[in-house]
Amino acid sequence: MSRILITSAIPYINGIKHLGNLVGSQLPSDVYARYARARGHEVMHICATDEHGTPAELAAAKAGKPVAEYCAEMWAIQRDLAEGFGLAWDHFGRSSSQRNHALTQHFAGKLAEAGLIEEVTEKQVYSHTDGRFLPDRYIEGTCPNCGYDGARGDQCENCTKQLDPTDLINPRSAISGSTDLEVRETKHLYLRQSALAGDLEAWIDSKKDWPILTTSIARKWLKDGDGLQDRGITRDLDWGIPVKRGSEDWPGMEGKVFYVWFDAPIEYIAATAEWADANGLQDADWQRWWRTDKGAEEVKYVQFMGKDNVPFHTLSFPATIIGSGEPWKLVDYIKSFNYLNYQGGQFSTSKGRGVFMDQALEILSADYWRWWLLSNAPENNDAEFTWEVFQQGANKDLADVLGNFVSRITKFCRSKFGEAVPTGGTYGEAEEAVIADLQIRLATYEAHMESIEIRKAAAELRAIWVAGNEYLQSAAPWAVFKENPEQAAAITRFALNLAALYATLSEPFIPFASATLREALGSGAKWPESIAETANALPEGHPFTVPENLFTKITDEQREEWEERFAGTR
Ligand code: B3M
Ligand code: ZN
Repeated sequence: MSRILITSAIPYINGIKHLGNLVGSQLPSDVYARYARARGHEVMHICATDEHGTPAELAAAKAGKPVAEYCAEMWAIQRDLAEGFGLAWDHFGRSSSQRNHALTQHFAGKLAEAGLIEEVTEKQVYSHTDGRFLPDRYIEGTCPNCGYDGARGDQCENCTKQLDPTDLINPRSAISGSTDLEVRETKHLYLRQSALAGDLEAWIDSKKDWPILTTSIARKWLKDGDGLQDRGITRDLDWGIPVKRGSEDWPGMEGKVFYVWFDAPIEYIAATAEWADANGLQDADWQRWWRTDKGAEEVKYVQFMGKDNVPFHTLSFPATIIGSGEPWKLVDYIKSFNYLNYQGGQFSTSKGRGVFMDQALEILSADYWRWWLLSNAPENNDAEFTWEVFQQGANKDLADVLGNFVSRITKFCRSKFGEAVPTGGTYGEAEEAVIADLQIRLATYEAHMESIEIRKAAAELRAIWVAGNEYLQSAAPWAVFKENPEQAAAITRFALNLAALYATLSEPFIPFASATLREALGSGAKWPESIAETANALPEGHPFTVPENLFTKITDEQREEWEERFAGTR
C-alpha cells in the first residue's frame, strides 16, 4: 500500500465544460483514483475551478454579474455536475481561495529571494474607451502568423501560436470593440525560467517512463526556447491574486495581480490545504502530501491534463517549485491526452459546439458517457465522437454484453431457484477454464490500470465481461436444468459470482451501475486476490435481488433526436 496524490487540470470557471474537456483530464483521473483506492492505496484526489484571468472576467461581464458572484455560482454548478458524473474528489477547491492567495504570494516571495524574478518595463495595449490595459483575451485582432481575424492577445485559436497583445494586426478591445488603443509602458514581474532551463531539462530527461505525448511537448518547448523564455507572471487586472512578496507589499506592483497560469497550478497545493481546513485537520495533514520534508517523499504524484496544458505542467509549474528552493513535491507522472472531436469538427466552448456536461446528464445517466468516453479516450491520437459510434459502443458493451449477462443470470435464477444463490452441484472443467482465463485477464487489466493505459484497460474489462457472457451461453443452465438441476445450480452460482466480480472490477469506469449491482447482489467491494476465491464469494443460500435493467439500449429514434438537437451551437 502506498500514498498516491492525483490532480486533474482545473477547469476554467467560464462556463460548463464539454465532453472533450471531461475526457481529457477529470474523467481519467477519476478512474485512476477509484482504481487506486480499490487496491487499498491511500489516495488524495484533487480538482478545483480555475477562477482568474480574462476568461473569468469576460464570462462574468457577459452574464452581467460581479465576477466574484459569477465565480461562486459557477463553482457550485461545476461541483454538482462533477458529482453527477461520479467524479469522486477528496476536494473540489477554488483558485480564488485564501489558501491560494497566500501560497501564490509565498511562492512569488521565495522566487524573488532566489533572484528569479525580474521587474520589466514593457509595452501593453491600453484602451481609452475602456479606461484599462487589455491583456490576453481582452484584445482580439488578426493573427500575424496565419491571418485568422479572431486571434486573441494570448494565442491564436486557429494556428495555436502563442501571441503577445502587441503582435496582433488591427487590434480591437474584446470588451467594447473599440480600436481607440494605444501602446503604453507598464511594469511587470517576469519569472526567469531561462535560468532554470538546465534543471528542467535534466528533470524531463530523467522521466523515461512518461508518455511520449507528454515528453515530446516538453522537449519541443525546451528546444524552441519558447517555453523557457522568461515569462510575465503579472497582469494589469482587477480580479486575481494581488501581487505581493509573501505577505509584504511589492513596491511598484500596486493594483496588479498574478497571471492566471502562475496561480492555477499552485491551487493543486492550496486545494489540498482547503481540504484540510474543510475537515478540521492540521497543516501537517495536507503537508504530508506536498512537502518532502514532511512525509511527501513517499508519495507518488500523478497529474492528468489535455495536451494544451502540458507546457505549463512540465516547465512553468516545475520552475515555480524548483525555483522556490523549498522541498515541495514535484510531479512523478504526467498523463496527457489528445483532443476529442465532435461530429467531424471540434468541440468548442466559445462557439457552444458539441455536448456539454449538463446536457449529457439530461439525456442519459453518467455511466453511458463515462464508459464510451473512457473506452475511446484520445490517448495516442485525437478521437472522434459521433452519435452513431456512441450508440453502437454503448449498446454493444453495456447493454448487449454486461447488462445482458447480469439480467439473464439473475432472472433465470429467480425463476428456477428463487432469489438466493442456489445450493448443490460442483464447478467442473468449464468453470475451471473460465477461472484460468480470467486470472490472466485480471493481471492484464491491473497492469493497464497501473500504467494508466485507459483504453487498453477498458478493452480488457470488456473482454472480462465477454468471457462471462460466452460462458453462460455455452453452459446454458436453462437447458441443463431439465436433466440435471444440480449442475444448473452450480452454473448459476458461478455466473452470479462472476456478476459480483464484475461489479468490483467495473467500479472505476461505471461506478453507478457497479453500486446498483453490488446492492442487488449484496456483494462486497473487496478487490479480488484470486478469481478462484471470488468464484465462491457469494455463498450458497446468499440472498439477492434482480437489479432493475442496468443498461437499456439507446434507440435509433433517440440517436436521431439527439443528433439533431446537438447539431448547432448552444
Ligand atoms: N484551466 C486550462 C483548461 O481548463 C486551465 C488548466 C489549469 S491546470 C492548473 O484547459
Ligand atoms: Zn494564427
